[in-house]
Amino acid sequence: MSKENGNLKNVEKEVKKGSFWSTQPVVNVGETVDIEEPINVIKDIKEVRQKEITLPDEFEWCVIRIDNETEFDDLHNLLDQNYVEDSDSAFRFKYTKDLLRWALTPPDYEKTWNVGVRYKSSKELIGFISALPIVLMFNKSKKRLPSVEINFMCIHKSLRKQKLAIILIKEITRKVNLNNIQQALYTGGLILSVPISTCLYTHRPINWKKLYDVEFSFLHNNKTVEEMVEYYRLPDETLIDGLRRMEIKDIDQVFDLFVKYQKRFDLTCEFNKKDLTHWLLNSKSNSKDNVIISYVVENKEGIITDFFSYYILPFAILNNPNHSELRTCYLFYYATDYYKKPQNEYKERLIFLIYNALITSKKYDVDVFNCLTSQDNSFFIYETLFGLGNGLLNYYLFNFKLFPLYGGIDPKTKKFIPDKSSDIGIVFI
Ligand code: MYA
Repeated sequence: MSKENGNLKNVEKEVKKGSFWSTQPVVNVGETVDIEEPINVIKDIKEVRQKEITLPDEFEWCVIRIDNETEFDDLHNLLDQNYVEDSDSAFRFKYTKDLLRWALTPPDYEKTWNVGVRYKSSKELIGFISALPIVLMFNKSKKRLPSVEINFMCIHKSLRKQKLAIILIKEITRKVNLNNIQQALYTGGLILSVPISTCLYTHRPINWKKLYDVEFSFLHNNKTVEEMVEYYRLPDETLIDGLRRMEIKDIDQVFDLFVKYQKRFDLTCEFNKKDLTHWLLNSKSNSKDNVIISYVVENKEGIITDFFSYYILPFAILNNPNHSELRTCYLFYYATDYYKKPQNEYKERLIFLIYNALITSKKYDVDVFNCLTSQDNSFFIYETLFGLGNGLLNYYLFNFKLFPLYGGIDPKTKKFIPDKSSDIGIVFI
C-alpha cells in the first residue's frame, strides 16, 4: 500500500541476529549470492515434521474452506478488520468477497493450504496464511521452479507481536514441504532478508478531487484544484479501434500473445490456458462488481493484437467523515504484439494502450489506477501521468539463492528509471 507524492519510508534495516528471518533459508542482509541454487535440500519428505506446529494452548489450527460460506465469512471478516494498512492507518485494503475468492481459488489450488488459527473456546478466527501452487520460470537461465506463492498472512490486531506470525509461517512451510515443494515467493513492504527484487508503487489519479479530499493526493506546486482536475481529465470514450471486453472465445489468441510477450521478463509464472482463463475472465458480466477487468484489441482481420487487465481492490478510508471507500484498481497482466517493432513504436503503443485502460476504468467508478514499476511499466508511467508513490514492494524467494532481478528502480537509491524493461513479469494480488 502506498500514497502519492510521499517520501520513501522503507529504509533497509539490518536483520537482527537471532531474529526469525536470520534462522530461515533466505539470503540475509550483508550476504551476497555467488551461485544460484537452493539453500537447503530436503532429500526425503520423511525428514519433514508430520505433526502440526505447536500453538499456544488457547489456540487451535483449522483449514478455511473457501467454498464453505461460514468459514469464508470468518476469513473475510478477519481480513476486513485486520489486514494491511498504510503507515498512517488512513487506509486499509478492503478485499471484497468476490476478489478474495478469485485470488484464492485458481484452478489447481490446494484446499488445505488455506490455514487458519482459532481460539479453542470461542472458535473466533484470529490468524490466517495461504499458499498457492505456482511454477516460477526464470527465462534467462531457463530455470523452472515448482513453488508456492504465500499471501494473506494476517494476525488479529489484538494478538500482534506475540510471534504468532512465525508459527503460521512454520506451519505453512511444513504443509508445503510435505508436498515436496521447497521454494516460495512472497512480497512485503518490510525488509526481512535480501529481496530478489524491489519495485515502487505508482498511482494515476482518475478522480483527483476525491483523492485530494481524502488526502491521498496533494496539490502540485502553484496549481489550483481546478487545474489539477483538468490535468488528469480523461476522455469518456476509448480511442483504440477494436477495443472491447475480453470474452472466453479470445482465450486461445490471448494465451499465445501472452506467452510470447512474457518472455521479455526474466521472472514469470507458468500459466496454462485454464489458469489464464481464471486470472483474466473470472468475473461477472459488465457490472461494477467486477473483480478482474480484461480488454482485448481485435483488428479487422480478427487478430488480437493487444490486451490489458486490471483488478479492483478498494481501500477502506478510515476516519474520514465524508468518504468510506476509495475505488482502487491495480494493473495486472497485459501484452501487445508491438514488442516486435522498434522500441519507439513499442513504447508509443504501450502508452496508447494504457491510456485507454485508464479511460475504461472510469466506467467502473475507479478513483485511482495503480501500477508497480514491474513489467514494462516504465515505458508509460510518466507519459500517462502516474505519480511515484511512497511504497516499495519487495519480492522474496524462500530457500533459493538468486542473483538480483531489476524491478524498474535503481536498486540503491530506489529512484524510478524510465524506459527500461524490468525483470519482473509476475503480478501479485
Ligand atoms: S504480506 C501481508 C502481511 N500482512 C499484513 O501486513 C497484515 C497486517 N499485519 C498483520 O497481520 C501482522 O502484523 C503480521 C505479523 C501477520 C504481518 N512477512 O507474530 P509476530 C516476521 C514475513 O510477533 P505480528 C504476506 O502475506 C518478523 O520478521 N515475515 O508479528 C506475505 C518477526 O520476526 P522477528 C514477517 O505483527 C507473507 C515476526 O514475523 C512479516 O503479530 C509471507 C513477528 O511475528 C511479513 N509481512 O504479525 C510470509 N511481518 O521478530 C513468509 C512480520 O524475529 C512466507 N514478520 O524479526 C515464507 C515462505 C513460507 C512457505 C515456504 C514453502 C516452501
